[in-house]
Amino acid sequence: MAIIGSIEYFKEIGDIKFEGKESKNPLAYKYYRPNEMVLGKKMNEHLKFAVAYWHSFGNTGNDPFGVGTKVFPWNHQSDPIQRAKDKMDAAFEFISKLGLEYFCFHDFDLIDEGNTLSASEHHLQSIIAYGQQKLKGTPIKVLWGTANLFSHPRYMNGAATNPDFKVVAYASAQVKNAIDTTIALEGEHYVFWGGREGYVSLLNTKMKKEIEHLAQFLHNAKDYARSQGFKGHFFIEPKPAEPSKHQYDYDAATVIGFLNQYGLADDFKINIEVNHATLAGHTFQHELQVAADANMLGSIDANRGDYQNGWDTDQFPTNLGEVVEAMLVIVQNGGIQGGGVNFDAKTRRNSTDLADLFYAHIGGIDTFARALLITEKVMTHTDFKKIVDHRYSSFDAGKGKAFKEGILDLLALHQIAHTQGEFKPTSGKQELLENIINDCI
Ligand code: XLS
Ligand code: NI
Ligand code: NI
Repeated sequence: MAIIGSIEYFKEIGDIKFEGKESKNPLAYKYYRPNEMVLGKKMNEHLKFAVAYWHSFGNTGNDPFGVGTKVFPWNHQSDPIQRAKDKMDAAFEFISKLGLEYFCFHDFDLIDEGNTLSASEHHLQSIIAYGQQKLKGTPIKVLWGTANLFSHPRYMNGAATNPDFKVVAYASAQVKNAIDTTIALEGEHYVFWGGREGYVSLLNTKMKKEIEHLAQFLHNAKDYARSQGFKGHFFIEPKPAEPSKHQYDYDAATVIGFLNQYGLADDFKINIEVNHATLAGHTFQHELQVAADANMLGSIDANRGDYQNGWDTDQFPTNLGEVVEAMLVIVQNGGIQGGGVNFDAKTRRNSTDLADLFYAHIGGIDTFARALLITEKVMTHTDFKKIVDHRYSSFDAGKGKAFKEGILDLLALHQIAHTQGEFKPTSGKQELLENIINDCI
């Protein structure tokens, strides 16, 4: 039974159930069955789906050319504290009707920022108290919390990387409060997305200084959270640009280098967002693979971009082919470490019905569930893995193995090259692999 507050916001919609792929009901799951065992784990263990508070309950569809288009009934009260409670009621009802267990938030998605730091703290305290009450006795949990260090005008030159120390101090206070909020709501992890941690022009920017400040800022945040008993991971969410021209957390490889250079690699992992990967000129799969290879694939922000647009369109993930290739990477690398699949996605500006929020999430959830089932088929019913493993089999034994183990030096290899005989081309078999995947769909 759905958790409903004093007002039922999504009255027309009941609990979303699994009905199977023959179902014609648009408000049912065709593939997502949380308890179904797939490759040795339950579906909802592979895929810890989370609803993003900011897009689903906060974003009314404004864009640079116009104001919001969506009327959210939980937004009507003028008192910010009451409005925040209404929003939380709506969020719990929505998450529970979808049968999900997680949500993610920024500090000031939960409740409006106040006019002063103290007023903001008072706001947060009020919604924490309400949230703790709501969480009690429900299966709903917080996947991760974060701080909005990019919307307020004070952050126009960055937060941790701001050239003005006063702003860095303020951002530090805000992160302390966001960490406290995450801990108070028993959040599993904590995210840093550096929206304005970068530059608009290199002419006025001391890049090295700014990056060093960012590292110090993250050390402080981590040390504080650990001192408060926080056991979760910290995730950095790479994005190359937007709103800044260049963001320091450009892509997974850049972030991995940064974390290693500044001694943060033990506590931090990476949160890969699909549309951020494509903005960086990569595929989602590429970013997942880079993070997984560094043992840092921590969480996912699920969405999709638009091939014709050069910005973060944050559409719901429905591109099955893309998600199957992503699931192949995730599954073959032992899954996501600790985090989940957060729908950092918004319905379009002209999707103005409350039901659209349901269609969007059902579509995204079923796309991932279906991709997981297809991945299982690829891994267990085809030669996919065998073909790829075979491609590297010359390193499994003999001289190839000796090379890998560092036993052969350059002179030894020179000798081998003289005597090993003709090299025969080995096909990469890309088309066959592509067909195998399509055959499983
Ligand atoms: C924006 C980011 C943001 C983070 C959380 O592009 O995706 O929503 O996920 O701050
Ligand atoms: Ni994101
Ligand atoms: Ni994004």
